[in-house]
Amino acid sequence: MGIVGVLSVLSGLAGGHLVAGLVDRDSSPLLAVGNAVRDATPYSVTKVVIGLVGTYDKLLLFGGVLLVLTAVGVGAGLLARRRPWPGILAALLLGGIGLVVVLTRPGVGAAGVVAPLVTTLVGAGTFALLWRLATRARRSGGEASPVSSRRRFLLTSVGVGVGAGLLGAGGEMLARRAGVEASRAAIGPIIPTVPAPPIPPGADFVEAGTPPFLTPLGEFYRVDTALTVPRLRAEDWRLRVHGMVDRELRLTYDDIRSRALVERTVTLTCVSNEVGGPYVSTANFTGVPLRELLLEAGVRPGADQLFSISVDRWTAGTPMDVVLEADRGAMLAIGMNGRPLPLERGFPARLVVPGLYGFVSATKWVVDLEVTTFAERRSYWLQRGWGRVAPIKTQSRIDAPRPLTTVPAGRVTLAGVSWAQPVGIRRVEVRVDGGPWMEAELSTEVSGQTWRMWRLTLPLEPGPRLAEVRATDQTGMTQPEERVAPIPDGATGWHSIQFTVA
Ligand SMILES: Nc1nc2c(c(=O)[nH]1)N[C@H]1C(S)=C(S)[C@@H](COP(=O)(O)O)O[C@H]1N2
Ligand SMILES: [Mo]
Repeated sequence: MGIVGVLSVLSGLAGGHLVAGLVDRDSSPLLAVGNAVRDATPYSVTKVVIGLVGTYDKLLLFGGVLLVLTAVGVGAGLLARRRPWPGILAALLLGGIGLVVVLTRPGVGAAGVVAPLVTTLVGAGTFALLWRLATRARRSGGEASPVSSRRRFLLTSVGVGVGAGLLGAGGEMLARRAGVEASRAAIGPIIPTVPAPPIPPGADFVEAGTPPFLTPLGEFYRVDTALTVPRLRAEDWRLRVHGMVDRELRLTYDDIRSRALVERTVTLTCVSNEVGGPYVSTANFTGVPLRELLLEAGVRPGADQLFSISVDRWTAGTPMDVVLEADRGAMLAIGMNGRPLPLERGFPARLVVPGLYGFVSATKWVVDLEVTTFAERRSYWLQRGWGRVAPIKTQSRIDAPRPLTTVPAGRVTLAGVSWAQPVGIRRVEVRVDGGPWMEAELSTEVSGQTWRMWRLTLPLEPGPRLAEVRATDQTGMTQPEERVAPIPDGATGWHSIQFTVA
Protein backbone atom coordinates (compact mmCIF):
# COMPACT_ATOMS: atom_id res chain seq x y z
CA MET A 1 0.00 0.00 0.00
CA GLY A 2 3.04 2.24 0.40
CA ILE A 3 3.38 2.46 -3.37
CA VAL A 4 -0.29 3.43 -3.63
CA GLY A 5 0.39 6.36 -1.30
CA VAL A 6 3.45 7.45 -3.26
CA LEU A 7 1.65 7.29 -6.60
CA SER A 8 -1.27 9.26 -5.19
CA VAL A 9 1.02 12.01 -3.91
CA LEU A 10 2.91 12.19 -7.20
CA SER A 11 -0.17 12.23 -9.42
CA GLY A 12 -1.84 14.82 -7.22
CA LEU A 13 1.17 17.12 -7.39
CA ALA A 14 1.50 16.55 -11.13
CA GLY A 15 -2.17 17.32 -11.72
CA GLY A 16 -1.90 20.51 -9.70
CA HIS A 17 1.25 21.50 -11.55
CA LEU A 18 -0.52 21.00 -14.89
CA VAL A 19 -3.49 23.11 -13.89
CA ALA A 20 -1.18 25.75 -12.43
CA GLY A 21 0.53 25.87 -15.82
CA LEU A 22 -2.86 26.79 -17.30
CA VAL A 23 -4.07 29.15 -14.59
CA ASP A 24 -1.22 30.67 -12.63
CA ARG A 25 2.20 29.11 -12.38
CA ASP A 26 2.69 30.30 -8.81
CA SER A 27 -0.33 28.30 -7.67
CA SER A 28 1.40 24.96 -8.24
CA PRO A 29 1.35 23.34 -4.77
CA LEU A 30 4.79 21.82 -5.34
CA LEU A 31 6.34 25.18 -6.27
CA ALA A 32 4.46 27.04 -3.56
CA VAL A 33 5.60 24.66 -0.81
CA GLY A 34 9.18 24.80 -2.12
CA ASN A 35 9.12 28.59 -2.15
CA ALA A 36 7.56 28.71 1.31
CA VAL A 37 10.21 26.39 2.74
CA ARG A 38 12.93 28.50 1.14
CA ASP A 39 11.51 31.72 2.58
CA ALA A 40 11.19 30.22 6.04
CA THR A 41 14.75 28.91 6.09
CA PRO A 42 17.03 31.09 8.23
CA TYR A 43 19.82 32.67 6.24
CA SER A 44 22.51 30.93 8.33
CA VAL A 45 21.21 27.57 7.10
CA THR A 46 20.78 28.72 3.50
CA LYS A 47 24.35 29.96 3.50
CA VAL A 48 25.78 26.66 4.68
CA VAL A 49 23.65 24.75 2.17
CA ILE A 50 24.67 26.98 -0.73
CA GLY A 51 28.28 26.67 0.38
CA LEU A 52 27.95 22.88 0.22
CA VAL A 53 25.91 22.37 -2.94
CA GLY A 54 26.28 25.66 -4.82
CA THR A 55 23.61 26.23 -7.45
CA TYR A 56 22.14 22.77 -6.83
CA ASP A 57 20.37 24.32 -3.84
CA LYS A 58 17.11 24.59 -5.76
CA LEU A 59 17.30 20.95 -6.86
CA LEU A 60 17.95 20.00 -3.25
CA LEU A 61 14.98 22.06 -2.07
CA PHE A 62 12.60 20.49 -4.60
CA GLY A 63 14.01 17.02 -4.07
CA GLY A 64 13.68 17.47 -0.31
CA VAL A 65 10.05 18.60 -0.53
CA LEU A 66 9.21 15.69 -2.86
CA LEU A 67 10.97 13.24 -0.60
CA VAL A 68 9.10 14.40 2.50
CA LEU A 69 5.76 14.30 0.69
CA THR A 70 6.33 10.84 -0.74
CA ALA A 71 7.39 9.65 2.71
CA VAL A 72 4.07 10.94 4.05
CA GLY A 73 2.43 9.08 1.14
CA VAL A 74 4.12 5.85 2.15
CA GLY A 75 3.01 6.35 5.75
CA ALA A 76 -0.58 7.05 4.77
CA GLY A 77 -0.57 4.03 2.44
CA LEU A 78 0.65 1.74 5.18
CA LEU A 79 -1.97 3.04 7.60
CA ALA A 80 -4.60 2.28 4.99
CA ARG A 81 -3.89 -1.44 4.71
CA ARG A 82 -7.38 -2.45 5.87
CA ARG A 83 -9.55 0.54 5.18
CA PRO A 84 -9.04 3.27 2.59
CA TRP A 85 -10.05 6.24 4.71
CA PRO A 86 -6.66 7.00 6.36
CA GLY A 87 -5.27 7.44 2.85
CA ILE A 88 -8.18 9.58 1.67
CA LEU A 89 -7.92 11.63 4.84
CA ALA A 90 -4.18 12.13 4.32
CA ALA A 91 -4.85 13.28 0.73
CA LEU A 92 -7.43 15.80 1.95
CA LEU A 93 -5.10 16.99 4.70
CA LEU A 94 -2.09 17.40 2.42
CA GLY A 95 -4.29 19.06 -0.17
CA GLY A 96 -5.62 21.44 2.48
CA ILE A 97 -2.11 22.37 3.57
CA GLY A 98 -1.19 22.90 -0.08
CA LEU A 99 -4.20 25.18 -0.50
CA VAL A 100 -3.25 27.29 2.49
CA VAL A 101 0.38 27.56 1.40
CA VAL A 102 -0.60 28.53 -2.16
CA LEU A 103 -3.09 31.16 -1.02
CA THR A 104 -0.65 32.72 1.42
CA ARG A 105 2.00 33.08 -1.31
CA PRO A 106 2.29 36.71 -2.30
CA GLY A 107 0.87 37.54 -5.68
CA VAL A 108 -1.43 34.51 -5.96
CA GLY A 109 -5.01 35.58 -6.53
CA ALA A 110 -8.34 33.80 -6.01
CA ALA A 111 -7.77 31.67 -9.12
CA GLY A 112 -4.98 30.11 -7.08
CA VAL A 113 -7.48 27.77 -5.38
CA VAL A 114 -7.94 25.71 -8.53
CA ALA A 115 -4.57 23.97 -8.67
CA PRO A 116 -4.49 22.82 -5.03
CA LEU A 117 -8.10 21.61 -5.33
CA VAL A 118 -7.12 19.57 -8.38
CA THR A 119 -4.13 18.23 -6.45
CA THR A 120 -6.42 17.15 -3.63
CA LEU A 121 -9.02 15.53 -5.89
CA VAL A 122 -6.49 13.75 -8.10
CA GLY A 123 -4.55 12.58 -5.04
CA ALA A 124 -7.63 11.29 -3.23
CA GLY A 125 -9.11 9.81 -6.43
CA THR A 126 -5.90 8.02 -7.36
CA PHE A 127 -5.70 6.63 -3.87
CA ALA A 128 -9.26 5.35 -3.91
CA LEU A 129 -8.80 3.70 -7.30
CA LEU A 130 -5.45 2.08 -6.62
CA TRP A 131 -6.52 1.02 -3.14
CA ARG A 132 -9.49 -0.86 -4.56
CA LEU A 133 -7.39 -2.57 -7.20
CA ALA A 134 -4.67 -3.45 -4.70
CA THR A 135 -7.17 -4.82 -2.20
CA ARG A 136 -8.85 -6.87 -4.88
CA ALA A 137 -5.51 -8.25 -5.99
CA ARG A 138 -4.70 -9.26 -2.42
CA ARG A 139 -8.07 -10.72 -1.57
CA SER A 140 -8.21 -12.72 -4.79
CA GLY A 141 -5.14 -14.57 -3.57
CA GLY A 142 -7.04 -17.84 -3.23
CA GLU A 143 -9.52 -17.36 -6.04
CA ALA A 144 -9.50 -18.36 -9.62
CA SER A 145 -7.91 -15.38 -11.34
CA PRO A 146 -5.36 -13.88 -8.96
CA VAL A 147 -3.01 -13.15 -11.81
CA SER A 148 -5.36 -10.93 -13.72
CA SER A 149 -6.34 -8.74 -10.76
CA ARG A 150 -2.71 -8.43 -9.66
CA ARG A 151 -1.72 -7.60 -13.18
CA ARG A 152 -4.51 -5.08 -13.35
CA PHE A 153 -3.19 -3.36 -10.24
CA LEU A 154 0.37 -3.32 -11.55
CA LEU A 155 -0.61 -2.02 -14.97
CA THR A 156 -2.79 0.68 -13.46
CA SER A 157 0.04 1.68 -11.11
CA VAL A 158 2.51 1.95 -13.96
CA GLY A 159 -0.10 3.88 -15.92
CA VAL A 160 -0.64 6.28 -13.04
CA GLY A 161 3.12 6.74 -12.59
CA VAL A 162 3.69 7.48 -16.28
CA GLY A 163 0.56 9.64 -16.40
CA ALA A 164 1.78 11.69 -13.44
CA GLY A 165 5.11 12.22 -15.18
CA LEU A 166 3.35 13.38 -18.35
CA LEU A 167 0.99 15.70 -16.44
CA GLY A 168 3.88 17.28 -14.56
CA ALA A 169 5.95 17.73 -17.71
CA GLY A 170 2.89 19.11 -19.50
CA GLY A 171 2.37 21.65 -16.72
CA GLU A 172 5.98 22.71 -16.97
CA MET A 173 5.66 23.18 -20.73
CA LEU A 174 2.41 25.12 -20.42
CA ALA A 175 3.95 27.44 -17.85
CA ARG A 176 6.73 28.13 -20.31
CA ARG A 177 4.45 28.32 -23.32
CA ALA A 178 3.33 31.67 -21.92
CA GLY A 179 5.71 32.79 -24.61
CA VAL A 180 8.26 34.84 -22.71
CA GLU A 181 10.96 33.60 -25.03
CA ALA A 182 8.86 34.60 -27.99
CA SER A 183 8.07 37.94 -26.36
CA ARG A 184 11.77 38.60 -25.83
CA ALA A 185 12.70 37.46 -29.31
CA ALA A 186 10.14 39.81 -30.89
CA ILE A 187 11.77 42.84 -29.28
CA GLY A 188 14.96 42.83 -31.33
CA PRO A 189 18.08 44.74 -30.33
CA ILE A 190 17.87 47.49 -27.70
CA ILE A 191 19.51 50.48 -29.32
CA PRO A 192 20.43 53.34 -26.99
CA THR A 193 19.86 56.97 -27.89
CA VAL A 194 23.00 57.77 -25.94
CA PRO A 195 25.45 54.85 -26.26
CA ALA A 196 28.14 54.20 -23.68
CA PRO A 197 31.61 55.22 -24.84
CA PRO A 198 33.34 52.27 -26.52
CA ILE A 199 35.58 50.19 -24.24
CA PRO A 200 39.06 51.61 -24.90
CA PRO A 201 42.01 49.38 -25.82
CA GLY A 202 43.99 48.33 -22.77
CA ALA A 203 40.91 48.22 -20.51
CA ASP A 204 41.72 44.65 -19.51
CA PHE A 205 44.80 42.45 -19.21
CA VAL A 206 43.28 39.23 -20.47
CA GLU A 207 46.64 37.99 -21.75
CA ALA A 208 47.97 38.34 -18.19
CA GLY A 209 45.05 36.37 -16.74
CA THR A 210 42.34 38.91 -15.88
CA PRO A 211 38.72 38.44 -16.98
CA PRO A 212 37.69 40.32 -20.14
CA PHE A 213 36.45 43.84 -19.44
CA LEU A 214 32.86 43.05 -20.45
CA THR A 215 31.83 39.78 -18.84
CA PRO A 216 30.51 37.17 -21.30
CA LEU A 217 26.85 36.55 -20.37
CA GLY A 218 27.47 32.92 -19.48
CA GLU A 219 30.14 33.95 -16.98
CA PHE A 220 28.23 36.87 -15.46
CA TYR A 221 27.61 36.01 -11.81
CA ARG A 222 24.00 35.39 -10.89
CA VAL A 223 22.43 35.82 -7.46
CA ASP A 224 18.71 35.67 -6.74
CA THR A 225 16.19 33.84 -4.60
CA ALA A 226 14.01 32.75 -7.53
CA LEU A 227 13.32 29.02 -7.47
CA THR A 228 12.22 29.22 -11.07
CA VAL A 229 13.03 32.20 -13.26
CA PRO A 230 9.97 34.48 -13.34
CA ARG A 231 8.38 34.45 -16.80
CA LEU A 232 6.84 37.79 -17.49
CA ARG A 233 6.07 38.83 -21.05
CA ALA A 234 7.03 42.34 -22.10
CA GLU A 235 3.42 42.83 -23.29
CA ASP A 236 2.10 42.02 -19.82
CA TRP A 237 4.68 44.00 -17.87
CA ARG A 238 3.57 47.17 -16.07
CA LEU A 239 5.63 49.34 -13.78
CA ARG A 240 3.78 51.22 -11.10
CA VAL A 241 5.52 54.22 -9.50
CA HIS A 242 3.58 55.27 -6.42
CA GLY A 243 3.70 56.11 -2.72
CA MET A 244 4.96 59.52 -1.63
CA VAL A 245 4.62 61.05 -5.09
CA ASP A 246 2.55 63.84 -6.60
CA ARG A 247 1.41 61.73 -9.57
CA GLU A 248 1.33 57.97 -9.81
CA LEU A 249 2.88 56.56 -12.97
CA ARG A 250 1.93 53.37 -14.77
CA LEU A 251 4.35 52.48 -17.51
CA THR A 252 4.28 49.80 -20.19
CA TYR A 253 7.26 48.25 -21.93
CA ASP A 254 6.55 50.35 -25.01
CA ASP A 255 6.42 53.50 -22.87
CA ILE A 256 9.94 52.76 -21.66
CA ARG A 257 11.27 51.64 -25.00
CA SER A 258 10.07 54.72 -26.81
CA ARG A 259 11.89 57.05 -24.42
CA ALA A 260 15.44 58.30 -24.86
CA LEU A 261 17.51 55.32 -23.71
CA VAL A 262 20.93 55.70 -22.17
CA GLU A 263 23.60 53.03 -22.08
CA ARG A 264 26.09 52.69 -19.22
CA THR A 265 28.94 50.34 -18.56
CA VAL A 266 28.47 49.18 -14.98
CA THR A 267 30.19 46.63 -12.75
CA LEU A 268 27.63 44.83 -10.55
CA THR A 269 28.82 43.48 -7.22
CA CYS A 270 27.20 41.19 -4.67
CA VAL A 271 27.49 41.90 -0.96
CA SER A 272 27.89 38.17 -0.28
CA ASN A 273 31.14 38.06 -2.25
CA GLU A 274 33.98 36.79 -0.06
CA VAL A 275 37.37 38.46 -0.39
CA GLY A 276 38.75 37.10 -3.69
CA GLY A 277 35.31 35.82 -4.73
CA PRO A 278 33.63 35.72 -8.14
CA TYR A 279 30.46 37.80 -7.58
CA VAL A 280 31.50 40.80 -9.63
CA SER A 281 30.83 41.27 -13.34
CA THR A 282 30.49 44.01 -15.92
CA ALA A 283 28.02 44.74 -18.69
CA ASN A 284 26.55 47.53 -20.79
CA PHE A 285 23.08 48.25 -19.44
CA THR A 286 20.52 50.28 -21.39
CA GLY A 287 17.47 51.96 -19.94
CA VAL A 288 15.95 55.15 -18.64
CA PRO A 289 17.41 57.15 -15.76
CA LEU A 290 15.45 56.43 -12.57
CA ARG A 291 15.89 60.06 -11.61
CA GLU A 292 13.90 61.07 -14.68
CA LEU A 293 10.97 58.79 -13.81
CA LEU A 294 10.96 59.92 -10.19
CA LEU A 295 11.07 63.61 -11.03
CA GLU A 296 8.11 63.03 -13.36
CA ALA A 297 6.21 61.37 -10.54
CA GLY A 298 7.29 64.14 -8.14
CA VAL A 299 8.95 62.85 -4.97
CA ARG A 300 7.36 64.32 -1.85
CA PRO A 301 9.58 65.73 0.91
CA GLY A 302 10.48 63.22 3.61
CA ALA A 303 10.70 60.20 1.31
CA ASP A 304 14.11 58.60 1.87
CA GLN A 305 13.66 55.14 0.35
CA LEU A 306 12.88 53.78 -3.10
CA PHE A 307 11.29 50.42 -2.31
CA SER A 308 11.35 48.17 -5.38
CA ILE A 309 9.34 44.95 -5.73
CA SER A 310 9.88 42.16 -8.23
CA VAL A 311 7.14 40.09 -9.78
CA ASP A 312 8.20 37.25 -7.43
CA ARG A 313 7.85 39.62 -4.46
CA TRP A 314 11.55 40.05 -3.69
CA THR A 315 12.21 43.57 -2.45
CA ALA A 316 15.07 46.03 -2.21
CA GLY A 317 15.34 49.38 -0.45
CA THR A 318 17.53 52.00 -2.11
CA PRO A 319 18.42 55.35 -0.52
CA MET A 320 16.43 58.02 -2.36
CA ASP A 321 19.29 60.52 -2.36
CA VAL A 322 21.49 58.05 -4.26
CA VAL A 323 18.76 57.33 -6.80
CA LEU A 324 18.24 61.07 -7.38
CA GLU A 325 21.98 61.96 -7.63
CA ALA A 326 22.36 63.54 -11.04
CA ASP A 327 25.63 61.87 -12.07
CA ARG A 328 25.06 58.52 -10.33
CA GLY A 329 23.27 57.00 -13.28
CA ALA A 330 20.73 54.86 -11.42
CA MET A 331 18.57 53.29 -14.12
CA LEU A 332 15.59 51.18 -14.98
CA ALA A 333 17.31 48.88 -17.45
CA ILE A 334 15.67 46.91 -20.26
CA GLY A 335 18.81 46.03 -22.20
CA MET A 336 22.07 44.25 -21.46
CA ASN A 337 24.89 44.30 -24.00
CA GLY A 338 22.56 45.56 -26.71
CA ARG A 339 19.94 42.84 -26.30
CA PRO A 340 16.77 42.74 -24.19
CA LEU A 341 17.63 41.54 -20.67
CA PRO A 342 18.02 37.77 -20.57
CA LEU A 343 15.21 36.12 -18.57
CA GLU A 344 17.43 35.32 -15.60
CA ARG A 345 18.71 38.93 -15.59
CA GLY A 346 15.26 40.29 -14.88
CA PHE A 347 13.43 40.43 -18.23
CA PRO A 348 11.59 42.64 -19.06
CA ALA A 349 13.13 45.24 -16.68
CA ARG A 350 15.44 45.59 -13.70
CA LEU A 351 17.14 48.28 -11.67
CA VAL A 352 20.85 49.06 -11.83
CA VAL A 353 22.41 51.51 -9.38
CA PRO A 354 26.17 51.98 -9.79
CA GLY A 355 28.04 51.93 -6.50
CA LEU A 356 25.51 49.99 -4.41
CA TYR A 357 25.52 46.26 -3.77
CA GLY A 358 22.84 44.39 -5.72
CA PHE A 359 20.74 43.44 -2.70
CA VAL A 360 19.82 47.07 -2.00
CA SER A 361 19.44 48.21 -5.57
CA ALA A 362 19.44 45.77 -8.49
CA THR A 363 15.87 44.41 -8.42
CA LYS A 364 15.28 42.08 -11.35
CA TRP A 365 11.79 41.52 -12.85
CA VAL A 366 10.84 44.82 -11.19
CA VAL A 367 7.14 45.71 -11.34
CA ASP A 368 6.60 48.18 -8.52
CA LEU A 369 8.46 51.23 -7.26
CA GLU A 370 7.18 52.67 -4.02
CA VAL A 371 8.49 56.01 -2.85
CA THR A 372 8.51 55.67 0.92
CA THR A 373 10.67 55.85 4.04
CA PHE A 374 13.05 53.37 5.65
CA ALA A 375 10.92 53.66 8.79
CA GLU A 376 7.89 52.44 6.84
CA ARG A 377 9.14 49.51 4.76
CA ARG A 378 11.81 46.82 5.35
CA SER A 379 13.24 45.02 2.33
CA TYR A 380 13.88 41.29 1.85
CA TRP A 381 17.49 41.01 3.05
CA LEU A 382 17.14 43.76 5.64
CA GLN A 383 14.53 41.55 7.34
CA ARG A 384 17.11 38.77 7.30
CA GLY A 385 19.94 40.55 9.05
CA TRP A 386 21.74 42.28 6.18
CA GLY A 387 22.48 46.00 6.17
CA ARG A 388 20.28 48.89 5.21
CA VAL A 389 23.06 51.09 3.85
CA ALA A 390 25.29 49.18 1.48
CA PRO A 391 27.72 51.10 -0.71
CA ILE A 392 30.18 48.82 -2.48
CA LYS A 393 33.43 48.43 -0.57
CA THR A 394 36.74 48.93 -2.38
CA GLN A 395 38.18 45.52 -3.25
CA SER A 396 40.91 43.83 -5.26
CA ARG A 397 41.51 40.26 -6.34
CA ILE A 398 44.43 38.25 -7.67
CA ASP A 399 43.44 36.18 -10.74
CA ALA A 400 46.92 35.13 -11.90
CA PRO A 401 48.70 33.01 -10.96
CA ARG A 402 45.86 30.69 -9.93
CA PRO A 403 46.13 29.74 -6.25
CA LEU A 404 48.25 26.67 -5.46
CA THR A 405 49.65 26.39 -8.99
CA THR A 406 53.31 26.25 -9.99
CA VAL A 407 54.83 28.85 -12.29
CA PRO A 408 58.26 28.80 -13.94
CA ALA A 409 61.00 30.80 -12.16
CA GLY A 410 62.18 34.05 -13.66
CA ARG A 411 59.78 36.85 -14.46
CA VAL A 412 56.32 36.11 -13.07
CA THR A 413 53.27 38.20 -13.95
CA LEU A 414 50.62 38.75 -11.29
CA ALA A 415 47.30 40.17 -12.47
CA GLY A 416 43.75 40.69 -11.35
CA VAL A 417 40.87 43.10 -10.91
CA SER A 418 39.97 45.84 -8.48
CA TRP A 419 36.84 47.92 -8.01
CA ALA A 420 35.60 50.93 -6.07
CA GLN A 421 32.32 52.00 -7.67
CA PRO A 422 31.32 54.77 -8.07
CA VAL A 423 34.56 56.67 -7.42
CA GLY A 424 37.02 54.36 -9.15
CA ILE A 425 40.49 53.00 -8.45
CA ARG A 426 43.57 55.16 -7.96
CA ARG A 427 46.24 52.60 -7.10
CA VAL A 428 46.76 48.86 -6.67
CA GLU A 429 49.71 47.47 -4.74
CA VAL A 430 51.06 43.97 -4.45
CA ARG A 431 53.52 42.41 -2.06
CA VAL A 432 55.16 39.02 -2.01
CA ASP A 433 56.04 37.12 1.17
CA GLY A 434 55.33 40.15 3.33
CA GLY A 435 57.94 42.28 1.52
CA PRO A 436 57.50 45.91 0.48
CA TRP A 437 54.34 46.99 -1.35
CA MET A 438 54.91 47.47 -5.08
CA GLU A 439 52.64 49.53 -7.29
CA ALA A 440 50.98 47.57 -10.11
CA GLU A 441 50.22 48.86 -13.59
CA LEU A 442 46.54 49.78 -14.01
CA SER A 443 44.43 49.19 -17.11
CA THR A 444 42.93 52.10 -19.01
CA GLU A 445 40.16 53.54 -16.85
CA VAL A 446 36.66 53.19 -18.29
CA SER A 447 34.83 54.95 -15.47
CA GLY A 448 34.53 54.95 -11.71
CA GLN A 449 31.43 52.78 -12.09
CA THR A 450 33.43 49.86 -13.47
CA TRP A 451 36.21 47.60 -12.33
CA ARG A 452 39.81 48.17 -13.25
CA MET A 453 42.42 45.53 -14.04
CA TRP A 454 45.99 45.50 -12.73
CA ARG A 455 49.21 43.61 -13.51
CA LEU A 456 52.76 43.44 -12.22
CA THR A 457 55.71 41.45 -13.53
CA LEU A 458 58.36 40.50 -10.97
CA PRO A 459 61.51 38.42 -10.87
CA LEU A 460 60.75 35.67 -8.36
CA GLU A 461 63.09 33.10 -6.82
CA PRO A 462 62.02 29.42 -6.74
CA GLY A 463 60.07 28.35 -3.69
CA PRO A 464 56.62 28.70 -2.13
CA ARG A 465 55.29 32.26 -2.42
CA LEU A 466 52.49 34.27 -0.84
CA ALA A 467 51.12 37.25 -2.77
CA GLU A 468 48.78 39.88 -1.37
CA VAL A 469 46.94 42.76 -3.05
CA ARG A 470 45.33 45.97 -1.84
CA ALA A 471 43.65 48.81 -3.69
CA THR A 472 43.31 52.52 -3.00
CA ASP A 473 40.27 54.30 -4.37
CA GLN A 474 39.95 57.79 -5.84
CA THR A 475 39.09 59.22 -2.44
CA GLY A 476 42.51 58.08 -1.19
CA MET A 477 41.09 55.30 1.00
CA THR A 478 43.20 52.14 1.05
CA GLN A 479 41.53 48.77 1.68
CA PRO A 480 41.85 47.82 5.34
CA GLU A 481 43.73 44.61 6.16
CA GLU A 482 41.13 43.55 8.71
CA ARG A 483 39.06 40.61 7.52
CA VAL A 484 35.35 41.19 7.96
CA ALA A 485 32.66 38.69 6.85
CA PRO A 486 30.23 39.66 4.05
CA ILE A 487 27.23 39.94 6.40
CA PRO A 488 25.84 42.59 7.03
CA ASP A 489 27.31 45.06 4.54
CA GLY A 490 30.22 43.52 2.63
CA ALA A 491 33.56 41.81 3.25
CA THR A 492 36.84 43.61 3.84
CA GLY A 493 40.44 42.41 3.89
CA TRP A 494 43.28 41.80 1.47
CA HIS A 495 43.08 38.95 -0.99
CA SER A 496 46.09 36.65 -0.83
CA ILE A 497 47.13 33.54 -2.72
CA GLN A 498 49.81 30.92 -2.34
CA PHE A 499 51.68 29.53 -5.33
CA THR A 500 55.00 27.90 -6.10
CA VAL A 501 57.81 29.20 -8.26
CA ALA A 502 59.90 26.36 -9.70
N1 LIG B 1 13.98 39.86 -8.04
C1 LIG B 1 15.21 39.76 -7.53
N2 LIG B 1 16.14 40.67 -7.88
C2 LIG B 1 17.40 40.60 -7.39
C3 LIG B 1 17.76 39.58 -6.48
C4 LIG B 1 16.75 38.63 -6.12
O1 LIG B 1 16.99 37.71 -5.32
N3 LIG B 1 15.50 38.75 -6.68
N4 LIG B 1 19.04 39.52 -5.98
C5 LIG B 1 19.82 40.77 -6.00
C6 LIG B 1 21.22 40.56 -5.71
S1 LIG B 1 21.61 40.10 -4.12
C7 LIG B 1 22.20 40.81 -6.63
S2 LIG B 1 23.82 40.81 -6.17
C8 LIG B 1 21.87 41.12 -8.04
C9 LIG B 1 22.57 40.15 -8.97
O2 LIG B 1 22.21 40.41 -10.31
P1 LIG B 1 22.61 39.34 -11.41
O3 LIG B 1 22.03 38.02 -11.00
O4 LIG B 1 22.10 39.84 -12.72
O5 LIG B 1 24.12 39.28 -11.41
O6 LIG B 1 20.49 41.03 -8.28
C10 LIG B 1 19.66 41.57 -7.27
N5 LIG B 1 18.31 41.54 -7.75
MO1 LIG C 1 23.83 40.21 -3.95
